[in-house]
This record gives sequence, structure tokens and C-alpha cells, in this order.
Amino acid sequence: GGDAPAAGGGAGGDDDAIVMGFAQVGAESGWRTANTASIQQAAEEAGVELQFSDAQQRQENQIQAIRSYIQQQVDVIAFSPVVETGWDTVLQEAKRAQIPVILTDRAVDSQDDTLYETFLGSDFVLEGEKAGEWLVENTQGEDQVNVVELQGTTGAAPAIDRKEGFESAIADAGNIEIVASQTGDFTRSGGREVMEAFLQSQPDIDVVYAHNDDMGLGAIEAIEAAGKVPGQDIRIITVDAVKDGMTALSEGKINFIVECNPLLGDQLMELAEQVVAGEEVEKRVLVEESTFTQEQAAEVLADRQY
Ligand code: GZL
Ligand code: ZN
Repeated sequence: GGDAPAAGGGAGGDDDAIVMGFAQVGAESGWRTANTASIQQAAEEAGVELQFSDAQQRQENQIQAIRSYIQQQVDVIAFSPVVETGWDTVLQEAKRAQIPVILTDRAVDSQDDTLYETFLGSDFVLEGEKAGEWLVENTQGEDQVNVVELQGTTGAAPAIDRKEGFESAIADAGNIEIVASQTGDFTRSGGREVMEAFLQSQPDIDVVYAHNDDMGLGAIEAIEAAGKVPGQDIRIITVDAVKDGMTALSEGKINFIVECNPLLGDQLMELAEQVVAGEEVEKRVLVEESTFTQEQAAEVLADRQY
């Protein structure tokens, strides 16, 4: 249309196309790169003009990116908060600028839920519970199961919630104990380094619970370097189900993977269109995801999109 854009109206380009500012966490894992590809492709298909930034897993960079989108007066801001805390100030600035915000993937701990229109992402506590339930079912009769835990980024919702869910699922099983737990920051190198340390400090490790595939793959490198057989001497449970993880699962180096679906691009663009049109949207939108055993991985590997 020819009329002046309303406050928060789209910047640049065709004035009918929605302009979205997306502040991504970084490119720390296979999951993250698949998530980015999904968002960029969905924007293309939906005719959304996407301003995209990579914060290299640093909160100050994400906040800076959000501020630049406010300056540009984009129609809608979306982001995956690298950690849960510290967002209220910049989200209040977006609210004052009348630019709606959509949370994707990770959550914020803001008490004021008028600071964002909706949160689209997985239920990370459920993911942790699925991992713990598999371990309980598959260690019946074992007297002492020692677990080492590779946590995700300190303070990140998936790290906090996957830990909580796993612990609640194993709580009543008297034979399972988390003997060590440390962050590997969701990266392969982080998982390898922490696992090397655990192999030095822990006399008997039976299971690795890694909050994502990438840290699990790093742990496999450390386990093999120590002359042990991953998936047998030390069983491994991970979360994500990206291609590299599913390959290791089909090869028997990982024992169980809980899927965390990164392909939320289409749902995001649909929500953005509704939000910009001023329509009411659900405050919480879940993504669909499942779990995989070694047999199931072998069956679906060829069809995996990410
Ligand atoms: C989960 C996402 C996590 C992935 C990791 O939704 O935030 O961040 O599980 C990624 O692989 O680094
Ligand atoms: Zn043991």
C-alpha cells in the first residue's frame, strides 16, 4: 500500500513483505545449523524479508542485534535466547517500539509474559525425562549404574531442563547415580575435553548422558582414545538426532537418541504473519519430535533432512 507504515512498520523493500529480524544463538552445533537453514528457507518460501545475525553464543551480541532491529523498525523480532536470564530491558525496548517478539527454541525467565507474543520450541524437560526413562528401562537388574553428564551451555533453558527431566526420571531407580556433571557448552570439542577429564577422574563410568549429539560425538572420540568401546563398555544417550548423531547410533556407538526438532522455520513464519496481522496466537507452541533406538536409526537415516 502507499500509506506511511504504522509505528513498527516494515523497513525497506516491498512494503507488503514482512520484515523479520532474527537474532540466532550461533553455529555451535549441527542442530543449530539445521535450525538456521530451516528459518532461512522458510522465510524465502513465505516471502518474509529476513535480517539474520549470528551471536557466536554471546548474549551481548544477541541484545545488540535486537537493538539494531528496533532501530530498523522491523515488523517482528524473533530469537533463540542463548541463556534464560537478562532479557527484560531489551524486550521492554521492543515493546515500547511496538515491535512484537517471538521466542523460538529456547525460553527466557521473564516474569512479564507481555514481553513476547509466543514461545515456539520443544519441551526440554520432557526430552530429559525420555532419556532417563530409557535408561531406567534398560538397566533393570544392574546393581550400580554410574552416569556422567555432559551439560549444555550453562544457564541455557535446554541445559537446565534436560538435567531436571533426566534427574526426575531416574529418581526412583535406586541403581542409577550421576557421579559427575559438567558443561561441554553444546560443542563437540567441549564434550571431548570434559569426557577426557571424566575418564581420568572417574574409576567406573557406565553411561554418558549428553545434552546434545555434538557433545556425545566428542565423548566418543575421548572414549575410543582411551581404548574403550563406545556403546558397549560405556553406553551413550544424547539429545537432538542430527545426522552425525543418528549415524553413530546406527553404528552402535550411541545407544539412544531423544529427538529435538530444529525444523521450526515454517511454524515461525506462520506465527509471524499472524502476529503482524494482530491476530491472537497461542502463548506456547510445541514442535513435534520423537526418540530413536539403534534399529530405528538404521531405518530412517537415509531420509533425515538434517
Ligand atoms: C535445543 C537447542 C540446543 C540443541 C543444541 O532446542 O537450543 O542448542 O540441543 C544446540 O545442539 O546447540
Ligand atoms: Zn559400572
